[in-house]
Amino acid sequence: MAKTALITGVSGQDGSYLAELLLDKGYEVHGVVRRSSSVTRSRLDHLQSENLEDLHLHYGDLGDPLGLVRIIDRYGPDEVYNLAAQSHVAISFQQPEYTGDVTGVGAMRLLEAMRVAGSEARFYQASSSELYGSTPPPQSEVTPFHPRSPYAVAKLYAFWATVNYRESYGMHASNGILFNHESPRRGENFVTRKITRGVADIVHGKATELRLGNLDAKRDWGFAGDYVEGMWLMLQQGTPDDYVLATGEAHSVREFCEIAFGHAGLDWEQYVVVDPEFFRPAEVDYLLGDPTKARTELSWKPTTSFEQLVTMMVDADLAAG
Ligand code: NDP
Ligand code: GDR
Repeated sequence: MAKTALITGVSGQDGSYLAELLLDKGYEVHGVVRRSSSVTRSRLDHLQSENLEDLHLHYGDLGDPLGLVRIIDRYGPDEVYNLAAQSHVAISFQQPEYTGDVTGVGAMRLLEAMRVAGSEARFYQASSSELYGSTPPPQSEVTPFHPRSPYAVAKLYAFWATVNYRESYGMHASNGILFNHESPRRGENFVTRKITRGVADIVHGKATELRLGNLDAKRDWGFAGDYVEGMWLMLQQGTPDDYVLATGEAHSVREFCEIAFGHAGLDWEQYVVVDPEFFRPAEVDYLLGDPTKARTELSWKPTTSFEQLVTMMVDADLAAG
């Protein structure tokens, strides 16, 4: 019998890659989508036309616990992936309580919905390298957390809720502590996509400059398509656990600009303007993951280099016009 998976945040970057991966593996996939006045499912359009039989979307919200119980009770998933979140760090400073509710308490609501529904599904929580905040690199599963934003504080709550449900109720609940991962489907206000869209707009004569914040921040950037495979692998293990997924290589925002503009034949220094509007009240300076545990225990490894990632994103945005 085909396995059934439930994905919250299915309309997001990771949700779309994970849905694709699970459909390829023969899963029946149920995705939770929010109601909005305009339909926001562009990342799923290609799947809906190809795999209509196995992809099912249901209205739901991490703020609506009874709706979550209903979906779990009705479709009886074998695996639940909680990818839904207010996922933008800078915006979390503008919406701290809302972010806490959706990104933090939302995970607890989903865990409790599974418990109330009597679900024995395996559970994946989208935890984040933002948990490490100001703790110096390299960061691994044993590195202390020091969150630096309302988003990271909310993710800390969700991380421990996942550990707590594992310890309290014996749930197969795992945290993937994922370092930044990007793709042509990345939201346009995250720095990588903002840069690659900016390059395309300049090439196509739609813009003359690109305004950014802190160029010195360093991140361990990988390709989202590689990381969803790691999520799946975590739920295939006999025992639930917490794993870092990262490339083990860090680059600055400045280096990202250099490669992205360079790939389009442009000198980034002529176009990038530093605008304090994009500085954060507290910054995370340097994230560099140590993925040894995932490599040895899950046999997971990223396949896409930093340069391949940047050029893939620039090419996609140039082609999109
Ligand atoms: P996105 O922002 O692209 O997607 C977030 C998803 O959550 C969207 O589908 C969004 O729906 C949905 N969502 C937001 N609020 C709610 C809500 N109240 N109820 C139900 N769904 C909601 O994020 P990514 O795909 O990049 O990331 C996936 C997860 O992984 C997130 O939890 C993120 O915090 C975490 N993460 C991401 C990393 C990364 O580098 N990408 C690294 C580490 C962790 P809608 O389309 O309607 O807005
Ligand atoms: P991050 O991603 O905060 O790491 O969170 P983002 O791309 O927003 O920022 C990365 C770094 O770039 C700096 N920066 C800018 N950022 C944005 N968004 N816009 C700018 O103009 C800009 N200029 C410089 C930032 O200050 C920061 O240092 C992402 C999200 O996907 C989270 O959900 C996830 O948990 C973490 O990655 C791991």
